[in-house]
Amino acid sequence: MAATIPKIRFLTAWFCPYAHRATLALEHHRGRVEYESVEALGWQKNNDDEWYYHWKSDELKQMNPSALVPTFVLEGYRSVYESLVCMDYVDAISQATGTSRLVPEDPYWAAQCRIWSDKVNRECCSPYYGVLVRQDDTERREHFENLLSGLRRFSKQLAQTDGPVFLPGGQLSVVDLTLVPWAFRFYVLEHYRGPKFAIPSEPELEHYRQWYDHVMNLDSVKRTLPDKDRYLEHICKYADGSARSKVANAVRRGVAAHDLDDEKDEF
Ligand SMILES: N[C@@H](CCC(=O)N[C@@H](CS)C(=O)NCC(=O)O)C(=O)O
Repeated sequence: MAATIPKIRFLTAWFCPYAHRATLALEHHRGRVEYESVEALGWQKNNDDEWYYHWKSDELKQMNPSALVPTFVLEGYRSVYESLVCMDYVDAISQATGTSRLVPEDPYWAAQCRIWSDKVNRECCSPYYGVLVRQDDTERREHFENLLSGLRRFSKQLAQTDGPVFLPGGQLSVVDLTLVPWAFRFYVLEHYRGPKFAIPSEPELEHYRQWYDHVMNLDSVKRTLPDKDRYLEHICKYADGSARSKVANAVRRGVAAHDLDDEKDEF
């Protein structure tokens, strides 16, 4: 590996799907990029109240103004954060070429990747938190319908290439990795909200299903998935309303997970 590539100190949390995106990019480029993982976030109870809050390492608080994982610390003093940016960064420093790139060299397809990563994040990932955090069943249903609409749009888009992934030629990209952590975690919705919240087997989602089977079988994905039961125990704090995280607080305030706002955040 070229000596100019900085080793990444990866501030993460095993349960976090945003951090999982960064892990997937790092593992895709295993051998090209060096990193060490540090668990920098977890749960704690303050006083005797019923809520769970995040404890954070001092390093995380120092290196990211919002103190969120994923955060990459470079050479001890510089940092890169925001999961979509972290994936781009790993790809850029990997020095990979051709179909090994997660953001293609072709500027048109690179632009398509940026458009669709953002869209998938908003439409297929953020609604997951609405289903879990909102306490009213009608509202949960609305968030679930939004999630399905997002997945149908993604599925339709997949049909435009020769499949099974977002880019032509079967090239894995940041768009696929944006969704993988949530696609894996959708079993949680049925577990906590019942069979009506299972992702249905319907023709409109056929390409999504094919995509799912393909990506879940990739080595870089298989070796990074959290244990399903352990994750259920973690996400229970969202399902029962006791989590006081920035994402959960934003959704309880009535905005989307991607609109979390440090200024308005209050426990
Ligand atoms: N927009 C951020 C969201 C990251 C995020 O919310 N991470 C959660 C863990 S899953 C976190 O660090 N929470 C800390 C907090 O809520 O204070 C990204 O894409 O990286």
